[in-house]
Amino acid sequence: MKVYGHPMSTCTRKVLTTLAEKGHEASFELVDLTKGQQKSPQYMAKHPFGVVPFFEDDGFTMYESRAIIRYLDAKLPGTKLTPSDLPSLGRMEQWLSVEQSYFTPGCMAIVMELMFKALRGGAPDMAKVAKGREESVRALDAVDRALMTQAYLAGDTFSLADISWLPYLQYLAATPHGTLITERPHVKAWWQRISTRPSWKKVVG
Ligand SMILES: N[C@@H](CCC(=O)N[C@@H](CS)C(=O)NCC(=O)O)C(=O)O
Repeated sequence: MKVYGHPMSTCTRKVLTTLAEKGHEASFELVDLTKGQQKSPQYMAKHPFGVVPFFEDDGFTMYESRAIIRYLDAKLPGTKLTPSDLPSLGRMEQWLSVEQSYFTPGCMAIVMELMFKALRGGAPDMAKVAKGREESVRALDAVDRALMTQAYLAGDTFSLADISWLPYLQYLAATPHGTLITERPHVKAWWQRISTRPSWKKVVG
């Protein structure tokens, strides 16, 4: 198996965390986002949208991080990251979708404005930060309520849904709006549980 990606990329990190949870080593090919390599004709011949990650498995290729992590969990032996009982499976899919639809756009607006733009010497657009914060609050309030009665998003066990939230929470935690995590008791405890897993520490280490 081969993963094309970048170590700082949230979507690459989901794939690498899933591989680490499954105890499987894949080869890694750096696509240097800082040099715009994802838009090179060579890479775009593989990935029509010019983003990372891209994935190869014995001649089979695919893209889209959330699809890749489902593929990896179904294919590889080891700990199951997809629950087998239907209610938990439904919950896992719900939280994967909430992450993609309602949390990540707002969370990453905050990160882009306050972290990545600042690294390039740009001034943040505070209207975008405020809107991103509002969206993140709504999503994290919903997570906090759900986690009152369960340890992980799908229920009692760690799943692909938790993996999909990890990379965005990691960046949010590094901004002044990281308090959105720590001021919600159940989100805070869950963040502590999932961010200290060896798989995640390996990926961000
Ligand atoms: N929906 C895609 C999103 C991929 C994506 O946006 N990747 C980012 C890095 S996390 C990227 O390659 N950005 C570079 C660019 O937009 O040119 C997935 O889940 O794989």
